[in-house]
Amino acid sequence: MQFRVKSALTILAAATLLVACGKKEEAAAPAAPAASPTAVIKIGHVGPTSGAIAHLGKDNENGARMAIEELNAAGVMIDGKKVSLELMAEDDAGDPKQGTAVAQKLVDAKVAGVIGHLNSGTTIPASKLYSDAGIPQISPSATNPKYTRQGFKTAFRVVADDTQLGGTLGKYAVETLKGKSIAVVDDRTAYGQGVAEEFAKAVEAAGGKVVAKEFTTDKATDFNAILTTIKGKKPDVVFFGGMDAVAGPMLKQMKSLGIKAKFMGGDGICSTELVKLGGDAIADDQVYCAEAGGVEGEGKAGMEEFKTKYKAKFGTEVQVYAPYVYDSLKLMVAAMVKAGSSDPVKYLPVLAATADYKGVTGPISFDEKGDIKNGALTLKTVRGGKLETLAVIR
Ligand code: ABU
Repeated sequence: MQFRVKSALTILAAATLLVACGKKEEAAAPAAPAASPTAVIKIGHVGPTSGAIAHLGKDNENGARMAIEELNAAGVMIDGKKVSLELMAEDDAGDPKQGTAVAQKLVDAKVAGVIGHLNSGTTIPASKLYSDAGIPQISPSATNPKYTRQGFKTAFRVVADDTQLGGTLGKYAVETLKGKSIAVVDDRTAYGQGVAEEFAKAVEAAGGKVVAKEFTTDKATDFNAILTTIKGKKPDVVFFGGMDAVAGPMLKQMKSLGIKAKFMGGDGICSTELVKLGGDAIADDQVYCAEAGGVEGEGKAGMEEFKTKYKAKFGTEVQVYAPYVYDSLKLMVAAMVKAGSSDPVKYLPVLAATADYKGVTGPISFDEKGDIKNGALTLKTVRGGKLETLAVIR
């Protein structure tokens, strides 16, 4: 009681002083209720934003930034409270060791979820750390099947895998391109080697012959030795399991050596950058590749709208996987909203039960492994200096 009386006297004295100073209005205004602080939810993104495929890593990161900005602008409510989403964007340089180092950094920062990594070779080792920490991870682009076959409940993927990519491309090489003798090269990465093996299996199953199997690395720039060996086998088709940064110079060296074979690859070469890197070494209908996703019919409008918004925002075309990153991040947040919590323990089961989420990349549902159900592939070729869609295959 003594405290209350003393406080009341103090307030009265302060009010008198303020009135005397001509500040009556401020003194009379009722105190505003203290605003409850907005909770910040951290979401990690990892891709190679340095090194030879930095253009792909930045493309992925841009997709994450776009999703976060749109969600924050629209306002996200979880369990009746407004939250603010914060992106922790990390660079793994496409290197497995750096991949696990940045994964540990995200685990230590207690992110609510991770979108990434871009490469299979970084995604797979990092997935063990996220699994041990119980942090949900969605890869928008890693296609090696092993990623979702390790029994980790935290691992999800929104694209088709290398079995589907290599299998479809191998069949296409023999049945549609009429390739009889086929050379296969890979870059010895988890992705390159895996997709090349699946391709070779499908070629032989379709009645084609693999006449050469060569390998390089994801950092190589000189392919004269392996291309000279391949030239001697006179292949109709050369398949490369690897990324666009290696495929571009390889195409240039094929042209210099007079190799006129068709050139095929998976999603790693199916980028707008490949067309720039290959330049005039790419003849029309010479290069065939497949993106590990795709939209058809009514779904095309949403994808076109995304690409237009992306170009307006970043001043550049989508490479390959920005829309898949965008969808991954938004569907992860949708699971948090539905679960009423960003705590992985609470929202992970909701994420796993994702069914028919309407993304710009098409409908997304997860199977029991965390893979997209009924994933699509988009077969493309280069014509007139541009990637053109030939077909969307399921
Ligand atoms: N899927 C192609 C690029 C990423 C990867 O799987 O390594």
